Amino acid sequence: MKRRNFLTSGALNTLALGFGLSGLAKPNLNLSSSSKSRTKKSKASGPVAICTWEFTQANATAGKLLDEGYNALDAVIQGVAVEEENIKNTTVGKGGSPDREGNVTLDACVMDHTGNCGAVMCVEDITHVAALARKVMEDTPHVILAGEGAKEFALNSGFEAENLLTEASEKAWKEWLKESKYQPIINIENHDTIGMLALDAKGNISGACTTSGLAYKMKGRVGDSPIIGSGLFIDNAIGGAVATGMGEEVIKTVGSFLIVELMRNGMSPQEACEEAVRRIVTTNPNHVNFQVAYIAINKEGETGCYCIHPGFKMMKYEKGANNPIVAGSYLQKN
Ligand code: SD4
Repeated sequence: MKRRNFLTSGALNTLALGFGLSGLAKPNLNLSSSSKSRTKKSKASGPVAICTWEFTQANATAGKLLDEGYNALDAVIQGVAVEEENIKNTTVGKGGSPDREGNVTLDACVMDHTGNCGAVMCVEDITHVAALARKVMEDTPHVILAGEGAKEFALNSGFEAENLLTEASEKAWKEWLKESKYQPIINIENHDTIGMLALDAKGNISGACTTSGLAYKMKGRVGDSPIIGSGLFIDNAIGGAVATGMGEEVIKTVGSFLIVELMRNGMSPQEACEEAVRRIVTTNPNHVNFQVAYIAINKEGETGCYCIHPGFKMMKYEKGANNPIVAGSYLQKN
């Protein structure tokens, strides 16, 4: 049975635990051995898992793992892996849209509760780039590996190379080539990057963000998603945030770091997400032409989400329930 079908058949727990912990080489998602021990609940109201967009299955995978006592880092890596291997998702992992020259290049990062982080940029032929970012974090003296070097490291670490350009993505790219007009479409083209945050039973927070970036980007373009502080930031004493949408705008405002700092200064996750969106729209009149959305969580397990244009949702898993939350939007409100 294919993994996806198996997941939806209700055997989620068994599967999610099985494919990491039995040490499967493909994909090597590298669950830490320490995560096998069950943990006691802390004062924090975890476990909670949230992710960008309506990725029900990915978020449920993370949530179930947290309920089983696995740590936040393992939960987010396993959760986002569901979308990385979903070939129907054209902005994450396998099946992602290529750049304008036909190369699928992936970006990802992870950050854990100790403040450790890892990232990979512009990686070709490797599906599970969030797991690869974790490898960079855990097995190298560096934070970021890019391009060929990242791929080489992946292959040496047991990841398998595969062609990420699916027939459907290739067909869409060839169609795009006819006009070669670069115009990301709000909530359509740039609507699928998955960023996920988890608060585990010990009260620790980790996050992951993984994407193929904007469709038909220039060769070599890197967005916010693998940039710590922009696409993702965690401070375990405060909370975490993750971004989706037009990466250039997130980078200019260091969005995720900003949200965590705003929470440090007393804002709720919701207030902090709203302020980070406001920073973009008040400085860039062109915001009517692009989407940016943020989600955030604090140490108490409170969450927030906000975006520029209506149409963004966050998934939230808490106490066994996994529900979509419709985000408020700047342009709807104002
Ligand atoms: C990027 N932020 O590469 C990503 C794209 C994205 O939903 O999030 N799409 O700019």
